Amino acid sequence: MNKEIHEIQSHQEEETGNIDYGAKDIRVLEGLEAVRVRPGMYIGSTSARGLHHLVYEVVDNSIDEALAGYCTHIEVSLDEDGSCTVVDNGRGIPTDMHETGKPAMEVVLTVLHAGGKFGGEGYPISGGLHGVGISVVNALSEWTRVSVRRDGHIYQMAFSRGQTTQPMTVMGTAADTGTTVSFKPDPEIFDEVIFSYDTLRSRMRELAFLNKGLTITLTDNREDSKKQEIFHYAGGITEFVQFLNEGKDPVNPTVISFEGEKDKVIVDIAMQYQSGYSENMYTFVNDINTVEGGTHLSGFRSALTRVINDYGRKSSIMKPNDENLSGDDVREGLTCVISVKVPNPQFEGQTKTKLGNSEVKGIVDNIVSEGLRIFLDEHPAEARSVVEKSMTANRAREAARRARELTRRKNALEVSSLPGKLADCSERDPKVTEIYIVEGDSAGGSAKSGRDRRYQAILPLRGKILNVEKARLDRILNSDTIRTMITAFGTGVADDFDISRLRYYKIIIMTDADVDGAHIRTLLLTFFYRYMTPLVTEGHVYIAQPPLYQIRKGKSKYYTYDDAEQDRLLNEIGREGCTIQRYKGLGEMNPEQLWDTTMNPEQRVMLKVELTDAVEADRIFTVLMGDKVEPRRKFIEENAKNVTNLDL
Ligand code: 0RA
Repeated sequence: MNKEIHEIQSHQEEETGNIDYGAKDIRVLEGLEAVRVRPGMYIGSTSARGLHHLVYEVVDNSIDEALAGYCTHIEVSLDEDGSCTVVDNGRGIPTDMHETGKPAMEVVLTVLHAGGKFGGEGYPISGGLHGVGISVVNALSEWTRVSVRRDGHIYQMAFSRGQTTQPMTVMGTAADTGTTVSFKPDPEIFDEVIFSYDTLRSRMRELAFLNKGLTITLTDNREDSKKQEIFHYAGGITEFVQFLNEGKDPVNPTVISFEGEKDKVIVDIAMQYQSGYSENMYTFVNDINTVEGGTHLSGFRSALTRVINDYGRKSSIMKPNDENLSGDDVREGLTCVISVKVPNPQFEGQTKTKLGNSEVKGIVDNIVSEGLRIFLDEHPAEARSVVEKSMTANRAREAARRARELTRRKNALEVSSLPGKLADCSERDPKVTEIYIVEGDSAGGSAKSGRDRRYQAILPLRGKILNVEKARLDRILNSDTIRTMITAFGTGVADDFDISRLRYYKIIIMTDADVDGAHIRTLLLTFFYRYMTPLVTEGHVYIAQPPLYQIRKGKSKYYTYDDAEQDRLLNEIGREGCTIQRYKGLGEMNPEQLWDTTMNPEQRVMLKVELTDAVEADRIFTVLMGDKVEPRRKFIEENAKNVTNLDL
């Protein structure tokens, strides 16, 4: 039993029948007050991430109803006043009197951790990481309104910052059952109170994939962004894999899928190989994205490697003196979704997104072994393509290993010699240093003269950068440009990547403000994302914003960074007598201008590359860098207005 309820009860016992509401309320409020004092402890942060967590918390409760078999529809809507409403057709929050003498509904909304688990009956499966309870949402909202349809009635309650403002009231009759929760996040708590449709969209879509047959609608009712989407996937995670592989070439046209259950652990897996080289794994435990992996993932991996090797030998696709395929070989180009339901999940790791339950490994291993073996036996042509793909990966990996050893040996000989093109800074502490990756030698020259050489290093890039989306690691490591960057960063690459060796905390991409510049920038981002992922996910990558125009009028000089700003400025200072220069490239700026406008930390505007959504990032890089022309054209058209604000 949780502490709060226990305190309330022992208090009641002392009062023997004379229930002291006042004192009890104070105890309850202490609980929610704690949430307001330390919101981070309950929802992770008070940034945009924590804000969206509020919605997930409410939706998780509805999903629990769906898992228990009582809910088929969830509607999430964003309203003009900044509030969010979640409607479901589950059983409705119970409204009868709880043992504390309050309506159960009130307890659910005002007592910490009293979510779906109180009252004995509990759920077979309940979200682990979230599941802090809907009372947390209440505590952190300026106002909350809850309406329950149950037993033919509509019950309502309202709250402000966790305190009841309207006790439970019967408002009318109801023909169905369900719960409606509306809340407006408290600006006293959150740094950011505007919901992002795109962030919610990703998670709602994901939840619909993970809960086959459930319908989730997302509606934006806010002025200027009105829209609605309905997510419903009869095919569940099989459709998820098809969605993830959109725009890629499948190796096995049939998505491989299997499910199984043992000791109340439910395992659901879908996978498909595509002709590219990256591995695209998404694992979930009770609908929570286990970014750090865990026992379910290791069970899958060991079964996958074993079964593909066994099949390769048995079918003679692999010859007796062929080497065994490694885990990396059999995962090249694999897109896979693993969704397990675990009754008592233990989450470990830095972000508590690593499954620790040891029993799960063997269960997943067995289910994958059997399911995958059956698929391969029943689909010999697709099985052959898969084994051959892994064998090709194996040969390429051997070549890559030799290439890498060569670079390593070179490094050892040259004793940490840095690339000649690099103009390093004098300061050694990576926390305070930055490196500008600059397009072209002439801009590189200006940057070298203009920089603050104590903290700023300059690495000019000449010529094209390899499209890493279309090459394996061995070819990538043959590229001079890429090797130069790896050496300058000090981190190594791919499996050898080690962020603790990073020589500069800020990596700043500085390219011309034209189409070629945008292309080079995308190629660099693709390389960083695919082969130095933590650089991107841990926020080390930035995009410099050089100005587009210089305006001179009399003795004054101005810089503007886009056409809208240019218009605004000209309207302000008057067009008469202005000399306007449009910069076609960085090379047209002299060192002082480049420093003033783009490199001086006091004045520059940089975009930080933020990657919070792995599914979206993979799709963007696939579309931008892959070989399908039509989706790329469509993407660029749709995003043309945002290209300068590439916020991944
Ligand atoms: C406590 C117990 C039960 C359901 C719920 C809470 C519940 C909470 C929310 C929040 C949003 N939608 C919800 N739906 C249900 C069990 C109900 C029963 O046993 O009848």
